[in-house]
Amino acid sequence: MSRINRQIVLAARPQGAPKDSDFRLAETEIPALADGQFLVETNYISVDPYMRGRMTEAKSYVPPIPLGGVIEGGAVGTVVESKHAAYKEGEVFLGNWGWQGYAVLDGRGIEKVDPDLAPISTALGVLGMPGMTAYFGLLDVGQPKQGETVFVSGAAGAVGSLVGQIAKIKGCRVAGSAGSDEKVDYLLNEAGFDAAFNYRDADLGAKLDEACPQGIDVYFDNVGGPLTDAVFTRINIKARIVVCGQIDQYNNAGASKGPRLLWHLIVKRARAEGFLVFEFAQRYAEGRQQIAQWLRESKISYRETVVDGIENAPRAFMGLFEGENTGKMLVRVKEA
Ligand code: NAP
Ligand code: FER
Repeated sequence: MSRINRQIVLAARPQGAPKDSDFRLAETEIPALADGQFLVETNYISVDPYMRGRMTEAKSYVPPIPLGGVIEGGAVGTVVESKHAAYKEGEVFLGNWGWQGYAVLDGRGIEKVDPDLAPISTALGVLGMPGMTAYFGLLDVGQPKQGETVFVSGAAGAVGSLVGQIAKIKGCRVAGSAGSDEKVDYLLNEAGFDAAFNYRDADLGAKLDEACPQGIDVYFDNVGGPLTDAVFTRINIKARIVVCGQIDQYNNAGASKGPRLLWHLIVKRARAEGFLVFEFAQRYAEGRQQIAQWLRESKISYRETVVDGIENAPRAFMGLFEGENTGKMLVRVKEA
């Protein structure tokens, strides 16, 4: 029986903000399985800000997505056919096969997902890459101490919402910024932030002063740009700036010029450090176990924004840059 795979491929390298015409839906026939292979049907795919960088020509630790290539990224799917003794129909796996409805796999580069532990979508969110980013970025790079003030930009997103909640568990005062009044309500009333504001409102400096009256000891930066400039002038002695993401800059062609603020690092004897979650790969089990325990104890909660249909993956991805998500942005391809 021939089966059709629906794939989203890169049609053009985005110039500035990604748009519909940068993507194309391709239909290909799924090849017959060879011995040692199995077929997964995708349940969820992840759309993440880092994918914007993978769509450009710039070299990274992995080569860029080629034009016409399937958009790579995290996905969760169920085995629907197998010619591999170790992988059975009905089992669920996390892998990097990207924006496509099916993938032929051989077992390399995938991890089993336990559907009894948590909804399988969480393998892409709170128990997956964004969860690990929040956990190790805050605790290892940021090293927050009880009583300190932690400020998080992009606070209502997948990473930011967890950073704030973990910082609360560690006994910090937590403040954050997000792009709508609804998100500010979510941060204050659901995610347990002590203070939050809408960064689109006027006078960032005054908002920061109000949210962080004791200054900022740990800045977890998901955003960059003018907000980060305003934070630099409000850091405390020995502050730690965790440079996690700079989404404000991802659609910019060249380097944007802001005020030159490194002087504040000298005066405050502060540290700014970038990190990549993959550095902590050896410790993911620890991070996952701890976050799963906090979930069981209801010490943290998570949100997901789910877009239905693989054909809407580009729209979901573009939505990241327009703030359409609260918590983790996901595409549901097929209900498990
Ligand atoms: P996310 O926060 O769930 O989604 C992106 C959010 O960014 C949007 O919801 C939007 O919310 C905000 N945003 C978009 N454009 C913005 C702008 N110009 N200024 C301010 N905010 C803007 O995404 P995520 O997966 O959790 O990632 C958050 C950040 O962490 C990203 O910068 C990402 O690149 C980074 N990251 C880094 C690593 C690492 O290893 N270093 C790993 C994962 C993620 P608003 O409504 O608030 O604007
Ligand atoms: C991210 C931003 C950047 C991210 C990874 C990178 C996993 C890495 C980029 C590179 O190595 O070029 O959000 O998430």
